[in-house]
Amino acid sequence: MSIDHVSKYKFNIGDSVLYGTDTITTQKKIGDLKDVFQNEGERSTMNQESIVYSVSLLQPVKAGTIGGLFIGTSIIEQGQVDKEYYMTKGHFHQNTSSSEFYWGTHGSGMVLMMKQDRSFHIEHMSPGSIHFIPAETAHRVINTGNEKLIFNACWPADAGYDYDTIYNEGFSCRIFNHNGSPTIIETDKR
Ligand code: PAN
Ligand code: ZN
Repeated sequence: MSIDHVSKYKFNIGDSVLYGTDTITTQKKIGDLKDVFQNEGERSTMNQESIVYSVSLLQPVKAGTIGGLFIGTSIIEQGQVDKEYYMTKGHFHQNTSSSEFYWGTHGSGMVLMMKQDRSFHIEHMSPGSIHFIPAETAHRVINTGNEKLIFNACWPADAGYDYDTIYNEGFSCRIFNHNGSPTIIETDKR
């Protein structure tokens, strides 16, 4: 028998951000998000080095491992491209039967979930909210609050990512700051 006195993986109790030596962090800057926001002209003239979101990831098993799990913290900065709030790119999973949990830990926003038939629904995210993302459902998070939005996610290690479908077809709605309130605009195309 052996007892590990210090767990290998940790998160801050305050905002649930994961940390530790095995954490891999990636950043998405304005310059990485070509054609993600509706006003591409505006995005291309903004500071390309400005961070929109970052993800800190723990991968206890190799990507593709059947039965494995990943966990990650996403931090979306507060900001807008023109009037569209900062948000994640969003994706379907490559393994379409994979589902996922998101849970909010700081700030507020919206989880946009879209089925393959492009029907969508939106859930409000705030500290303590849990969101189940079913199989065959694209997902994106939008920071509609007035501070950073932080959430955690847990998903199968063999889920993979399909970004191309969203890149080519977009989501069927976008969320804009209209006079200080989040407003959902249905858009059949990006
Ligand atoms: C999350 C997302 C993360 C960043 O960990 O990957 O929030 O969003 P994009 O991947 O859409 O840029 C997740 O859904 N993993 O499956
Ligand atoms: Zn996902």
